[in-house]
Amino acid sequence: MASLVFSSTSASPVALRGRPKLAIGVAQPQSGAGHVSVRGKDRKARPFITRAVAVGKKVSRFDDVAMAPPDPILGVSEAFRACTNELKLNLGVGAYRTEDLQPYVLNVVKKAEKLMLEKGDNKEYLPIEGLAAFNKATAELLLGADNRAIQSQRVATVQGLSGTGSLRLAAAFINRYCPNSKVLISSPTWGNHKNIFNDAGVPWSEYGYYDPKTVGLDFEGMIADIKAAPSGSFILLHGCAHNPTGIDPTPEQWTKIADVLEEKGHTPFFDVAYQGFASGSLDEDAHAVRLFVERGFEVFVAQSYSKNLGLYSERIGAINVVCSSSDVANRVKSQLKRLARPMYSNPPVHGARIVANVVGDPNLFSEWKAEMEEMAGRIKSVRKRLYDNLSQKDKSGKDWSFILKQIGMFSFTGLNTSQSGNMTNKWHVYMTKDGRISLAGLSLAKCEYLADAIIDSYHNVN
Ligand code: KET
Repeated sequence: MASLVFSSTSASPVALRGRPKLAIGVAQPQSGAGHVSVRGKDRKARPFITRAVAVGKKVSRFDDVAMAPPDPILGVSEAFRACTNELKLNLGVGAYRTEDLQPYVLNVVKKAEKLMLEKGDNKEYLPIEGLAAFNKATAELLLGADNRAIQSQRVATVQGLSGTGSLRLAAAFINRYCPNSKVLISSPTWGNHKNIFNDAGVPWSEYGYYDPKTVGLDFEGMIADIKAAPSGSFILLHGCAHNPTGIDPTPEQWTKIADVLEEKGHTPFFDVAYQGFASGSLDEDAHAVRLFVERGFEVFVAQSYSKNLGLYSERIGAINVVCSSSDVANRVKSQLKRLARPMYSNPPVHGARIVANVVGDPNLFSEWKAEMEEMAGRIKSVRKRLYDNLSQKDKSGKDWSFILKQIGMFSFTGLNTSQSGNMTNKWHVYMTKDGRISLAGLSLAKCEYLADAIIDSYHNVN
């Protein structure tokens, strides 16, 4: 069997046993010769052999690229898929499942898609700002069709690549037009917020939000931190169903938050990923955003239809910027488009058409609201069952009632990293390491098992 022994400036001697043809076959001539021994005979290497051996040793220009850690949320789904235990439960990503733990395509979505197919819509590019009918529908859904800001054309709406893409576009806008401003985000928050602002080059810091002692809102801390931020900061607020805590300010607290933002000249930046999922009502869940708009703030709002219409993989959402005049709104919109064009050119049409059809048709719209109430209702009943199971089974006297007070898709259990690790390693319950569980991925039938896992992890792991 032939062997090649090689040395060059860039690699230590290496032997390729039994594969000389392959190595030489893929070689391309290149400059810089190595020193090669073929079957023990030293001779000056032909240039192409250097490259052959380099390929064999996998020398890459990307050798310094380190392995990225798995995503804290989407990585959980990958680990879940790899698990073969039949008890496994995926409570990681916030994605709605039926009582049989199957993904759910809403009936209104199927109906809208049927209509679209019958109409034979084409696949031409959308304008950079997206589908006009979608942009109109999404702003109206958020603010209410009769909102003065809409009527006076003060809202710049651009269709985005779901909530994430819309946040990212707004972050790029802040970076370009408010380069000295920073964004304040809640502690804790949805894990991707920090990545988004980091990648857009927008400095951020945190404001207090969660109080582990009360498992509730640290309202005083939140207000103090927002007051202490440099005037003119952007304050990222979760419109409803705060992720991961499931704790929202009360309407009175929202008013106080608005007072402080006004006092400090801050700009509210809402992330609305769960409209309709918190209370079951689209209007109720838009309360905070509408309050700030009513009070005359200029407001950023990123919207997502991943959860409330179950359009996760369609990547449909929007960025809305409510401005002080229609003239400003026009200019802001033009710059959002300018930022979008080199990033992704223009957005995909399918999800936008679904939303426009559902929101634009009175029958489909009321059917959607009923389906959303049903989804929100299923999550509430699972929440209640989990609480009942925990309080019945846990004899330690621990108060689990915080689970009932939290709203939306998630429960923030208060389990620490090693306790969350125990949930996965011992019980095959896949969840994020911050102690968040997605109740949207839980069935009534699995509540008892989950309660056992939580009680074991909470009491037996430090
Ligand atoms: N904001 C919040 C608060 C949020 O929870 C999500 C998604 C998004 C925006 C973005 O969703 P999009 O599909 O881009 O519209 N959260 C779930 C999924 C994820 O992490 O991507 C989650 O927290 O599980």
